[in-house]
Amino acid sequence: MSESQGPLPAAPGVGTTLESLITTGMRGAPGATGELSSLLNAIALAVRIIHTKVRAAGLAGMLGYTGETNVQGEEVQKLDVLANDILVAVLEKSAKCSLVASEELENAKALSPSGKYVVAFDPLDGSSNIDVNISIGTIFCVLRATDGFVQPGTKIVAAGYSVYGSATTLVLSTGQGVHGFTLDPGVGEFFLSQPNIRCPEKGSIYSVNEGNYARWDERVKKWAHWIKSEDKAQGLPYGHRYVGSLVADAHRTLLKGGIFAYPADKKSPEGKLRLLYEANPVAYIFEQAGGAATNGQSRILDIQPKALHDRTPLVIGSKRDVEAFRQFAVGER
Ligand code: P6P
Repeated sequence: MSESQGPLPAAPGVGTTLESLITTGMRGAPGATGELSSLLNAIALAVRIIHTKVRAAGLAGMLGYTGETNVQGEEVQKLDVLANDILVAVLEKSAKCSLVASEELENAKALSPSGKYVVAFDPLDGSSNIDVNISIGTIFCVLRATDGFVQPGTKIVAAGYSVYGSATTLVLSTGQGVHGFTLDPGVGEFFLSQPNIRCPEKGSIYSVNEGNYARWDERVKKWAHWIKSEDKAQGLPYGHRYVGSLVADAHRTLLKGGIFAYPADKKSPEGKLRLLYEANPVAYIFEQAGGAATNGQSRILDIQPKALHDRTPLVIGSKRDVEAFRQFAVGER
């Protein structure tokens, strides 16, 4: 080694991969048989594949990626349908999943009869935002096959979401806390980047589509007025952030605290977001991280679904901020 080169850099530390954390983590889980680890690693593989398609869509966007034909005259599949097909194919190959439910499928689809788990997912939430390069994501939860889908979220055994943003991150919980992983596209691995994520007790950001104001219940309007009023003692006004992509708004709220709300309104009297594969997985993550998740008044995870594609109002965030929303929603304030 010549003088001019100077000392070689220290041997690079190798981070913790998602696969190793899932596998070691599962060893400690009661009754773990390795089947859940294998299933979660399959979901992570699907997310990596979807990542490559989403990243390529920017280019394909010039060739038409929204189900139009590209310059070669090829029918280009819509990204959310493609993401759905990737998840179904990878889960089928894992042989660990007996049934899938998806925003893209009208009915549940049977995969492996011997699979011990069922998986519900929104394969590409917010896909309408990709043509303006806003973060989108995949949201999923895992339940035991014996329980099936039409169960309260308290039956969830694992849940998470990915964000295809400036980086591709995967946030995951198997009931022992929440961990964030970042994809190193050069290596093709998710590395642990945010261990033991905790949602702050209280925040200073509120996230809601103010464009729906005229359609809200009077009590929700009263909350919206309160949170942007001036009151230093209560830390008001809160700042306003709204991306319009659930995974992006939820991820920021999880890390920074505050509140995200999609209340029911005159246009969406049941709420807009889906219970099984949007609200429940996100609610599971927030509760595991010490946050809260309600429909404005009661716990999301306690809701008994009636059907696969039920909708629900969704209020997630810091415990104290979600409680303040509840007090307005029930008329206590
Ligand atoms: P709005 C995206 O279309 C989505 O399903 C969620 O990702 C997002 O939180 C919500 O809808 C945004 O809805 O009515 O504010 O555009």
